[in-house]
Amino acid sequence: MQIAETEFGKGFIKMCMDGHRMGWHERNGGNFSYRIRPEEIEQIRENLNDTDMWREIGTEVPDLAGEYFLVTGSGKFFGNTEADPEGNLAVIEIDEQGRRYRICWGLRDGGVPTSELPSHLMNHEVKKKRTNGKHRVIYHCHPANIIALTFVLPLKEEVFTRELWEMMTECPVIFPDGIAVIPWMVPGGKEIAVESSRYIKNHDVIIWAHHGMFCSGEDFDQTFGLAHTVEKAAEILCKVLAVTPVKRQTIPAEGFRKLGEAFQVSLPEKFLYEK
Ligand code: 2HA
Ligand code: ZN
Repeated sequence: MQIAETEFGKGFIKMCMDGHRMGWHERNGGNFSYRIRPEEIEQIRENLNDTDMWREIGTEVPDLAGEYFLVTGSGKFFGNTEADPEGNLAVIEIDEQGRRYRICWGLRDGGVPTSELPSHLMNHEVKKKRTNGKHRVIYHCHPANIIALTFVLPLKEEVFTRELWEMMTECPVIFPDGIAVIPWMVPGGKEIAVESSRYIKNHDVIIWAHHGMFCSGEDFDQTFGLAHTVEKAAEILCKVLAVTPVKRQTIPAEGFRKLGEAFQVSLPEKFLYEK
């Protein structure tokens, strides 16, 4: 079967195009990876090759040995993935030590997987372990409002989480573990990968200051929906802050405690500080 005909291939490409239409992937901005299930690999086996050279990942991910991923290509545009999946995406296989990968399909005209491959794989490794294999999607995008907030809010997880929770009642239900924030770093290497993987243990959303958002989830809808919810809350907060620095009224801390009970989610008290 062609990759673009499989359910996971269609879902991956749809999410690329949805993100593109949201304006979160200017030029070649953002990157995206999916940990492919063994039965899905069997569907596409006839289209995979095992002749490419092994290449260094730039970090070690031993718990991903032998896994396959569908990933976006470095320098490729999300908006082109539907018209030309094979030119813009790749299926990669991880070696038995978790140190190297090889391209089994895609990037037809040359190229390599996303420059953020170390971050993607280290975060997949952590999430695979923490969720008993449930999380399969890691998504990085550049939404304007959440990036804007990294210039005006303190870069603290408590503040980002609480301020965004207040913007839409359902936010705490959708990201009860809050939002991690890491200060500006050089993208594309092991350092930002190690830092992100520390935070992804206990969060599904990380904000890279002055850069973008990094999300983990079980499937495409959940992961995209999470990014969308965070970005929409950020948009509302930007609008509020553009009108006034002082909210006239908001959801009180006690309101969040009641919401947690009503929706049976546990909301950490560290986000419900007195203001
Ligand atoms: O351009 O988003 O973080 C790709 C990126 C790097
Ligand atoms: Zn980026």
